[in-house]
Amino acid sequence: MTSATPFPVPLPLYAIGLGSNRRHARHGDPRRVLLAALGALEADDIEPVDVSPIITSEPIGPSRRRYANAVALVASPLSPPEMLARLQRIETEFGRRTGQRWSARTLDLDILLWSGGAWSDGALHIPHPAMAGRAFVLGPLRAIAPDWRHPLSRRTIRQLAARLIRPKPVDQSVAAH
Ligand code: PH2
Ligand code: MG
Ligand code: MG
Repeated sequence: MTSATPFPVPLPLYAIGLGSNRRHARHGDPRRVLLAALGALEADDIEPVDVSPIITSEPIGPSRRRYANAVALVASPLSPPEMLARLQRIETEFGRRTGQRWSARTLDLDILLWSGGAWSDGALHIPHPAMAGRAFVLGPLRAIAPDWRHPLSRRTIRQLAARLIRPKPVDQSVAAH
């Protein structure tokens, strides 16, 4: 009985970013790929807690196809490296080819945030280093976790999203999608 606690200990929470800008032969268009991926994410040790609306976004980077993007909150006892391995396995099951950074992809699953805070081990960095600059991440994330604080900047997702869409005096072109 030494490890028993008189209160329930909450499982760690992860925010997972989902992206697709290629059809899948069986699942269909990118939106359907994300719906299928949400199903594939659920497991004995990964419990879905909430999911954002699926948005369509203009591609950032070299790929010319539009993306479907969403964010899911999941509860899981998996460590960050274990979660990364699981996500990579699902990406592979969905036909993602490796070694094609930023090219069109059937499915991209990124760890955005973890309730344990920051994690960095060479292969994995949490929070996702680019998340604070990406409207296609902050928009969906704000819909389900507006008060979650970025553990490095200490700003809430709501604050980060507001900074991103606030009109800039010189260049407003990056803020609109
Ligand atoms: N992912 C990228 C690069 N560019 N653009 C959009 N709109 N959505 C994405 O998910 C995305 C991107 C690399 O992971
Ligand atoms: Mg990725
Ligand atoms: Mg990504």
